[in-house]
Amino acid sequence: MKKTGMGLIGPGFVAAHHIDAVRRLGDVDVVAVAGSSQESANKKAKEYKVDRAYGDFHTLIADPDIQVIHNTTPNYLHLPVTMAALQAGKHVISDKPLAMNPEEGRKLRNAAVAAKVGNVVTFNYRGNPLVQQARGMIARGETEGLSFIHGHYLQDWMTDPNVYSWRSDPAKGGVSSALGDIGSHWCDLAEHVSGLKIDSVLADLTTVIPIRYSSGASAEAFSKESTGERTPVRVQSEDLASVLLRFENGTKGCFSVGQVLPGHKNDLQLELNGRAFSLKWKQEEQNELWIGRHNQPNGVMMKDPSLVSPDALRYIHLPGGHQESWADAFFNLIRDAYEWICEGAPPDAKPTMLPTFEDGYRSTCLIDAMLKSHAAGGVWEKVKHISV
Ligand code: 4PW
Repeated sequence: MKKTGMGLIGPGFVAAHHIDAVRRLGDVDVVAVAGSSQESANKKAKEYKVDRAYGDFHTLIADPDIQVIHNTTPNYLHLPVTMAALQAGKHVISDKPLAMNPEEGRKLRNAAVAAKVGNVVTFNYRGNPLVQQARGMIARGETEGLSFIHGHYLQDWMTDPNVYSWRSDPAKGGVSSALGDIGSHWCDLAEHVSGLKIDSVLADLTTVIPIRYSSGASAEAFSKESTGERTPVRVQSEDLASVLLRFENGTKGCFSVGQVLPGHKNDLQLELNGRAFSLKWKQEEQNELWIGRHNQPNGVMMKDPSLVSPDALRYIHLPGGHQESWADAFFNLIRDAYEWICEGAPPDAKPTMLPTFEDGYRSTCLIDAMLKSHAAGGVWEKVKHISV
């Protein structure tokens, strides 16, 4: 049986994870990559051992051997690349964010619905089995509702002013930086796990490092490449933010994000407090789920196939005691995406875990509300999310 063909556009730092995950499926061919030039595409194709390289993304999209497009370009290219793929009838898996703002996000959501193709955004932390365990426990009412949802997503890879990437350039990364880049992950996870929508926000944004020094070299995240001469660049987007939350049912919440906080590598934490007990998941200790109790000792649930519920078991690959990684959770999202796509991506048969362009659009609406709240001097701002 002919394998499904995948093509990747924008082979930056996260592309390797997309390609590895697809190859791990076993029944999907990585057919081609497209870069910003034929030279860069050839270089990446050789690096990733991919047969075809295109210097123009339109040519890749037109390749008849490709049914699924992975869009891993910088944020400002998400709209044109994804829209071109949808208009060609291709399924699309877009790295987050879906788009630069709600207007673009809504266009892509609507175009994906009209095209009747698979449409996925890589909010990959949903793919962790204990995240799904927590979601299932809450959905079954085991926590007896939720009073408070809180946490943070803290990193330090931008602590050095010499680190400058397109993420800090409003024209390429968008108006928001830390909130759009990693706050989007935290909010998606909070809504997905709790089953609740954020109704309004009150945000306080800060730019801790207002001047960065661009080397003019690789724009890839986490890259250390430099070419000597550095140019000072004024950065106005936030690298630190704290946000108060009101959820649709009156549950309260808050979170902080920052990418200039020494010692924090990929420190995403989500805690949900119910009446019966509390749940907390930490990405840096992703094989454990903390359970906090009032009248009994607190406990830790391990990623043990004999302990977790069926909706979590699906996302475990290794027996209990073996550590699963960031890449395993990412693979789970890609596997669910391709299983859905290979069934023709029926909207009513989408796997519960799988984030679509609807979720990607919603994420842009959440970030937009936070930006508006801060710009108004720190006032409560309702989240405006327009249904199809
Ligand atoms: O979504 C990604 C996160 O998982 C971000 O774009 C960069 O990588 C920064 O943090 C992680």
